[in-house]
This record gives sequence, C-alpha cells and structure tokens, in this order.
Amino acid sequence: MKALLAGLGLVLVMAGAAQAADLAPQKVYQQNCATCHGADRLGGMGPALMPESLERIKKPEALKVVTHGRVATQMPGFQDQLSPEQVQALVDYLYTPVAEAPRWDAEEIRASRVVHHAPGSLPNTPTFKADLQNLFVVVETGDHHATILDGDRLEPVHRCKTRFALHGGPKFSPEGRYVYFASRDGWISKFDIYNLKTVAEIRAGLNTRNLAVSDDGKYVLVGNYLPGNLVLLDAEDLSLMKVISTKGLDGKVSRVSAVYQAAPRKSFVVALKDAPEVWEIPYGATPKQKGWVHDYGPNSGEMLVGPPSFKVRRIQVADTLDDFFFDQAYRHLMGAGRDGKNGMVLDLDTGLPISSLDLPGMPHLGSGITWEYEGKSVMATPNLKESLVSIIDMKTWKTVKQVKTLGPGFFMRSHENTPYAWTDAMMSPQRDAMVLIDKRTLEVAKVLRPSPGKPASHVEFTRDGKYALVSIWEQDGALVVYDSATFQEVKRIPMCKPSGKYNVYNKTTRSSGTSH
Ligand code: DHE
Repeated sequence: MKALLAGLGLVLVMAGAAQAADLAPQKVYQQNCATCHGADRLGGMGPALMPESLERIKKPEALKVVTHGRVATQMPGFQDQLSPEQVQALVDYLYTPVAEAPRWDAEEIRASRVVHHAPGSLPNTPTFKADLQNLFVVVETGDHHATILDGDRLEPVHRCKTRFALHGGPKFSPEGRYVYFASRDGWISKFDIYNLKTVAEIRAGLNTRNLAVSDDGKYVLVGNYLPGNLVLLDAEDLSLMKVISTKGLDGKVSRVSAVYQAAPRKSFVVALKDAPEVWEIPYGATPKQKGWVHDYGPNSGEMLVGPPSFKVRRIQVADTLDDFFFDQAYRHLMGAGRDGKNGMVLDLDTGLPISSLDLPGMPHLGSGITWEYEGKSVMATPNLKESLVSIIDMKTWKTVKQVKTLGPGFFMRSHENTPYAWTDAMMSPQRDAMVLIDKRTLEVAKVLRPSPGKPASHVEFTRDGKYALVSIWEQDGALVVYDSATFQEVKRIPMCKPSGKYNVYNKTTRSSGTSH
C-alpha cells in the first residue's frame, strides 16, 4: 500500500511537473506562435513580439488578442488550445526583452544582399510570347509562390518560389519588366518578368510594412516596423543607398504605417504609425511647387531644386494615421487611424488639413478606388469592421452614401471600362460573397458566390476590363475568372491561396479602379 501511495505520489509529482512544463511560455510560444512570428520573436508573417514592438498595446489587450484573435488579420484566437494561465504566462513572456536587442543596421542590410544576375547580364527580350502589358503577377501565400499569368490566354506562364509571407501589393518598374516583392520579415526581391528570374534580394528590415518604387524606376523605398525606419534602395541592383530613421518630433522612433510613391509629385509619401506625422521625400529634381508653403522641417533643409537629396519634409497632423489614400492628382491625402477616428484630408501642397472625414468602423483606405459619379469624383473605401462601403465626394469631402454590404470586407476594385465596383465580405460569415456596386446608382447590383462556403476576396481586372479575376482564399483555391459584363464564369485556374493579383497595365498606368 505504502509502495502504491508512493507510486501515486510520484505520478502526481510527475503530472505537476508536466503541467509546469506545459506552462513554460517559451515552449507554448514555439508550439503556437513561432511559425508566424519567428522562432526568435523577430517577426515573420506576423509582427515581431517583443517589448519594442508591443509598446502601443497594453497587456490586457494583448491577452484578449491571444485569447480571441485579432479582427482584420490572420491572427487566430487560442482559447481552445491554451488555458487562461498559459495565455497569461505567454503574454508576460512576450513583454520581456529578447535575449539580444534586435539590430538591423546598414551593415546587416548590406551583408544580406544577394545578386543572382547582375544588371545587364540577362537578355532584354522576353523569353515567352504574350501581351506584356496584360500580364498578372499572382501572389500565392498558401505555399509562398508567385505565378506570372497571361491575361489574354488566362493561362499561367511561370510559377516560382517567393520569400516567406509576402504582404502588400508587389510594385512594377514603369515599363513593367521588373516586379518588386516585400515579405513581412523584411526581404525585398526583384524579379525579371522577361527572363522569369529573381535577379536580386536584400533583407531591408526585420519586420517590413511595404515598399514603393519611384515612377522613374530608379528607387525603391521600404517602410519598416522593425527597426522603425525607411530603407532606400537602388532599384537596379537593390544596393543600399540610405537608411532614414523614422524618429518623430518627440524623439521616439516610430513604426511606418505605409509608404507610397506619388508620381505626379515625384515624391514618396510616408505616414508614421506612432507619431502624428506625414513625411514627403522627393526623389525627382522638381522645381519649387506652386503653393507649397511649408518648408521641409527640422531634419531636412531647403526646397529641392537639384538632384534628389532624399531630405524629409515633415508634415505634422492631428493624430497618427494607420491607413491613407490619395486623390488621382496626389494633391490630397485622405487618412485615418485603424479605429476610423480622426479621418482627415491633408492638402499635400500646403501641408495643412482641409477637412475631416466621416468614417465609421475600421475603414481600409489603402484599398480605396475612385470614379466619376454625377459629374464629381468620388472615392469608395471598404470597411474591415462594418458592413458598408463609404463613398466620399472628393470636392466637399462629405459622405455621399454608405452602401450596405453583406459584411465587413478587405478589398475593392473596379476598372474604367466597367460600371461595377467589386468588394468582398471576407471578415464576416458571408465571406464567400462578392458584392458588386453599380457605380452609376451606388446601389448593390449583384452578389456572386464563386465557391459557396469558401472565402472569396481580392479582384483585379484584365487590362481592357473585360474579365474580373477573383481569389478563392484556400490552400486548394483558385482564380475564378468572370466576364465583367455578363457575370458569367469563364474559367477557374487552380492556385494555392492566391492572396492578391496585380495587372501590369492597370498598375503602371495607375488605373482609378485599382490600388497604386
Ligand atoms: Fe494587408 C496591402 C496593412 C492584414 C493582405 N496591407 C496592405 C497595405 C498595407 C496593409 C499598409 C498596402 C501595402 C502596399 O500594397 O504597398 N494589412 C495591413 C494591416 O495593417 C493589417 C490589417 C494587419 C497586419 O497584419 O499587418 C493587414 N493584409 C492583412 C491580412 O491579414 C491579409 C488579408 C493577408 C496577408 O497576406 O497578410 C492582407 N494586404 C494584403 C494584400 C494587400 C495588402 C493582398 C495588397 C492589396 C492590393 O491589392 O494592393
């Protein structure tokens, strides 16, 4: 009996030890979080998880996110897998510094660069026959590949491996020969579409937001969360030109919300996520712009008249901007926080706010599009939290209409040659639906369900607007091709979770129906 009890005791002690081991947050992290956030917590598909990157999230909120997941992201909730104690221990662990402070300076960036094919070493004639302006680049996040798709034949031309977890729209060089990809963990890749080869790669940051390519094709600017900075690359061979720390006027380093190129202004425009500032960085030798009354602020200098110096023009705004959008002329920036609060319009010439915006829920301005409605330009933005699309008059900045949709959605697309704007309801139980809004009446005209029960999202049109390509976001997903006039399905092309697709012509000509 004594022996039995002793044995039982042993079992109990062992069970206790096992439980304690299960609670070990390092182990819980490696089992549940490392695939997306990196084994070293420095980020991957998900953001880095360390005190520096969690500064703006209080612990109780982090507990909620780990337990229930985060809306509008790929972050799932873990309440079924982890006990409340395990979640608490895990969150405490995330707020402890990583063993070695993360460093990714000019030295590390330079050392990471790989040139697979030196500039000028590959033929200048395409290795395949197709309308080069009607090609699509399709990002397949399911197995981290990209497909080059012929938009006339609607057939893949080539499929290749990409870096892990690409995010955001890849960006083209002006003539459409090269495409630049950014991965969440900082890798920038330059791909030669004519030769179907990756020509150069560089790790520009540890956790990257997105990249922009200047419209003259000379520069790539990368915006990073970690370390908070902008990294300027020579677009030819991705060699490092400059690292610009995104230090706000308060002296603290901020993450970058996003960077875009404003072609008509010959500049990059950047919003900071942790400081109420918009930066403009001219890349062209522009003459002094009419009506541009602000100077470039403390860390910059004079108006640009010579070759680009990449000095920063700082524009202070009332609050931080997580997401923003430009009018077609790039004179005005429409911005908002993720909570939809403080929606505002900034006149980029004067650097002054000119209007507020009425944006409920969580507008996804970066996915906005524009068109002409009753003689005026309007902008439409999907909403990640509310079942609506806001349509805004771009002269008065008033909401013309909130179009009720089937659920909160991520993306929106149209084309000059179609009267319909397509949006998804991906953040809702109706995630299999595509909602088509008539641009002439602002009414929902049609609902399509390409694969009932399966998530449908992200549309891109062929160069002529004749076909709309919709993604089925599943491992064994597909691109479903619709005739955009009759809404008849014309083809289904199997793809592995095709997150986004990008048409060379629509992108390089900055079609009003697509993101830029
Ligand atoms: Fe995105 C574009 C930010 C979550 C897929 N996303 C962008 C851009 C920004 C952004 C700033 C514009 C970059 C560009 O194209 O140059 N995304 C954010 C977020 O802040 C958010 C909500 C949280 C996060 O995880 O960072 C977020 N995004 C997601 C996802 O969960 C999506 C659905 C899946 C994924 O791949 O991570 C996703 N985002 C996309 C796609 C684009 C994008 C496909 C390109 C849209 C386009 O058509 O141009």
